[in-house]
Parts: sequence; C-alpha cells; structure tokens
Amino acid sequence: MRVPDSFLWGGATASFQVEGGYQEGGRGLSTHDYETDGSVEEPRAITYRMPDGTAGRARSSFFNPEELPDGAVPCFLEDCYYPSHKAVDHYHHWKEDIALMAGIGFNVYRFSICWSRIFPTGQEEQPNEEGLRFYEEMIDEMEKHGMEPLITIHHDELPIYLAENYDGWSSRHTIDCYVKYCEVLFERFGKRCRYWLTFNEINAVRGYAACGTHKCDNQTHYNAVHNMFLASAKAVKLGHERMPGSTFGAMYASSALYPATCRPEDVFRHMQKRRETYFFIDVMARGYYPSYTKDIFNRRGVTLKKEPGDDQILLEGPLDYISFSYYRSNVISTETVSNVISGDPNPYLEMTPWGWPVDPIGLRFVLNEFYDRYQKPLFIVENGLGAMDKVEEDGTIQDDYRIQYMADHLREMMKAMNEDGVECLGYTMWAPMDLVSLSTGEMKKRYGLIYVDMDDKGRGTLARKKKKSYHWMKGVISTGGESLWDSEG
Ligand code: BGP
Repeated sequence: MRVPDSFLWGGATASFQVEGGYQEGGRGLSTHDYETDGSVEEPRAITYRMPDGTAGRARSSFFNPEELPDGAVPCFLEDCYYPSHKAVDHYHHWKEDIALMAGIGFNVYRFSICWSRIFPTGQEEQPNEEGLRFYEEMIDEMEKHGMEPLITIHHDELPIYLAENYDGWSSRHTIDCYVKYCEVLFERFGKRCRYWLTFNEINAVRGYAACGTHKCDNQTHYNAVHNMFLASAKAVKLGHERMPGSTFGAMYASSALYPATCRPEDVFRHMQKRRETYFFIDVMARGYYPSYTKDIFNRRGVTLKKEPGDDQILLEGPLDYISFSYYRSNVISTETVSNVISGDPNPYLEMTPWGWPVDPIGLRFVLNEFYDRYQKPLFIVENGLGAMDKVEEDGTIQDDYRIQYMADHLREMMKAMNEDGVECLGYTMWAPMDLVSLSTGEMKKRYGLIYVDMDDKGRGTLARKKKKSYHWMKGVISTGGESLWDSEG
C-alpha cells in the first residue's frame, strides 16, 4: 500500500510554542505571552493585576479556562515563567530546524504566523516589515529544500491590544483587523502558498489566551466564535479572489466519539455531543448554521448577536477542505462531564502518561466520518505522541513508543485512503521538533522527531538532536508509506 505521489508529508507547529523572540523584530505582545507554565496538577494561568495593585492568576487551561475578574489587567509577575517568551527559540534556529525537517523528506511545513509580528497592536495602518521578512525568509529557505508552506493564520493567539481594548473576538472590530491582516499575508505570500488555515481548533478555543475574551460564559463564547466564522468566511472569499487556486481549511480538534453503551439514552447523548463539536466545522464547511443549532443554543442559554448580512457572508466563504487534529478518542454517556477532548475512560485502550487514550482505529473512523459528512478533501494537520524522552548515555534517543504510535496511526490513515476511498491530501505530524505543550506549558511532554535540549523552565543548550523516530519517519516518507507494511513496520 502506498500514498499517491502528490501526498504532502510534513510537520506542524504554532508560533507561541516554538518561536520565542517575543520582543524581537518589532513584535507586539500577544495573549499567550501572559500565560505561565504549568503541569497536569497545576494548570497554566494568565497572570494579572487588579486596580488596587494586587496580583492574581486565572486558570488558563485550554479547554476549561477561568474568567478574568472585572478590572484585571494582564501583567508579568516576577516569580512566574512564561514559556512563549523563549519557547524553543525557533526565531533564531529556523534555518537549522528547516534543514532538519528537509532531512526527513518533508515536502510541507505547517506553521502559524504570529499576528502581533505583522501588526503589533493589530490595527496599525502599515504592517511591520521585519515581521513579514522573518516569515518570507523562512519560506525562501523551505523552497530551497523543496518544502511548501501550509500557513495557519490564527493559531489560538491575538495581539494583546485587541484583547484589552476590544475584548478580542467579542468585537466585530477584530474581524476587520483580521481581514486586513489576511490581506497583507495574501499579498506577500499568496503566490507561494496553496494551503491556508483560517483558524486552529475552532471547536476548542475559549477564553483569554485563544480568543482574547475576558469572560468564558457561553454567550460570550458563541458570539466570539460567530465573529470568527465571519472572519474565516471573509478570508476565504478574499483569498479566492486574490489568489486563484488557493484553498482554505480551518482546523478542527477531532476525536472519535463512542457511546459508552447501547442504552438509547447514552447513544442519544453521544449524538448530541458529536453535534456540539461538529457544529463549528459544519458552519464553516457548509456556510450556514445547521438546524440543530437551536438545540445547542437552547440547552446552553445562548442568543446569538447576528446582524443582517451575516448569513450571506457565511454562505460566500465555505471551506475548500477539512483539516483536523487527531490525538485520541472519547467515550460519551449521559453522565459524561466532557469538553471537546475528554470523556469517560475506555477500558479497551491504553493511555499516554498525560491520560490521552491511544486509538489508531479512531483515526480511520474520523476520516470516514468527515468524508461522508462533507465530501471534501481531508488534511490531517496534527497527530503525534506527547511522551517523556530519555537521552541515553551514548546520546541517542530511543523513542520506539513514538514510532509505534505513528506507525499505527499512519497505517489506519492508509487503509482509509486505499480501502475506504477517503481523499486525504496530506499528514503534518505534531511536531517536527520538541516544543512547549499547549495544554500544560511543559517541555517534558515531548512530541518531536527532533529533540530540543531544554527543560520546563527554559534551561538547556537548545541544541537539536535527531531521535530514532527521525530516521524511521524518513524511511516511511521515502517509500510513500510502503515501509509501514514491512514486517518491522
Ligand atoms: C492541539 C493544538 C496544538 C498542540 C496539540 C498538542 O490542540 O493545536 O497547539 O499543542 O494540540 O497538545 P498539547 O500541547 O496540549 O499536548
């Protein structure tokens, strides 16, 4: 079994998890800059100061954030570590990182652009040339190595100025700023980039770090998301006009959802839960709110602030392809207290040390579900294993568990393509090199094929080193996936 020659193999990162250089190149501050490190036990936090000078922390875990109290202004506290400031210093290591990726045989690199590098406050008249040049040089370098860019325009962060002055995505002003930002990116990179993602994990974003909203209640959340839908549709329309042949997706955090039992109540709850997450991509892919929106908004007490003309905007900018992350599956029952990526335990599956169930067949399941549902090409833009790696005395990193995880998932992807008839454009694994974890802010939750010598507090030489999985992945790509079916896999 092989993938087609046109298949895109690559890696994916997000700016605040890799770049660092947070005060360099004219970059403005971004919402993630105020997020501390954390762990499973101690969630990350947005640090702030109240008008009376007292300091505070609001839990900022991605899927379940806390609101900032009225009057709170994000600030840096001396005793806190903020991973995005340095991240893994891709800002100074990008040449080396790209060369290493090319060594694996990647022909695509998915990265996100940091909005505040291009527009430091989000609303300048002119973009920051130094920021544009940074990404341009990266793309030049990628092209030298035969790699094309897959650009995420908005990966869970926005200029702090828009968050503080407009409550981020609560405001329609942010839509205008986003469209202007897109215009600049299209103008500069349009001829060199075929695949764009308007937003990352649209069904998982909530709260300050990802949406710039100070509140997290359902009303605020769905209004913010509605504004993101409009922004995405406008970007798609504009992109098609300005860049003939360009294609747009928006990234969806997928997990295969299974009903806990065949008890009709569990099965029905499972259907509702699926719709609660599909909702986001349904709107963006089809260009209109689905009929079941009524049920979701009723149960969640939401009245959407729609304006005349909004429906038309959505209709004019549906996505061209469906892109998603896949790490795990979830079990749903009437008792499940779950957000998009958590559910009841599944006794049939092993879990990672971070409690994520490992389920390769679930990937084949979601590929089929998406293709049935949308009949549009698919693109897996994140999949990988967060694990603790050990550098052996001889300097090697024997990450057989990562090889196993990826091999099992890739085989299921190939079955979906070859046996089930699913059209899948590519696979960008998370992540080419170790980077800061989004959910916990840790470095020890490593995803890379390339090891980065740095610990949870940013200490280390930042030296890059190839893991065993690096060489393995190179073999997979060079055989178009055929090597996955050899006895050694
Ligand atoms: C996705 C995000 C990424 C990424 C990944 C792994 O939700 O798009 O930014 O980090 O998940 O999650 P984590 O870093 O929490 O292990």
